Amino acid sequence: MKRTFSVPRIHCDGCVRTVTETLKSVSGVTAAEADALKKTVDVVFDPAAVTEERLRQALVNVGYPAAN
Ligand SMILES: [Cu+2]
Repeated sequence: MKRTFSVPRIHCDGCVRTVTETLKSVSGVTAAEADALKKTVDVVFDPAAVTEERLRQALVNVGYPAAN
């Protein structure tokens, strides 16, 4: 399953790295790609292994709450 989150606090490559690494470290996530210009992150995950809420929480934990 693929989901795109809008993450307004992404503003540079450092943010992109943090957000991407954070999501990739969550069990059940197979891919994560953030975009500093669009301020979004595309996440590919197995819905049987991880919930969307868990992904949101992981983002909140590192200071990048999703806006959608
Ligand atoms: Cu930044």
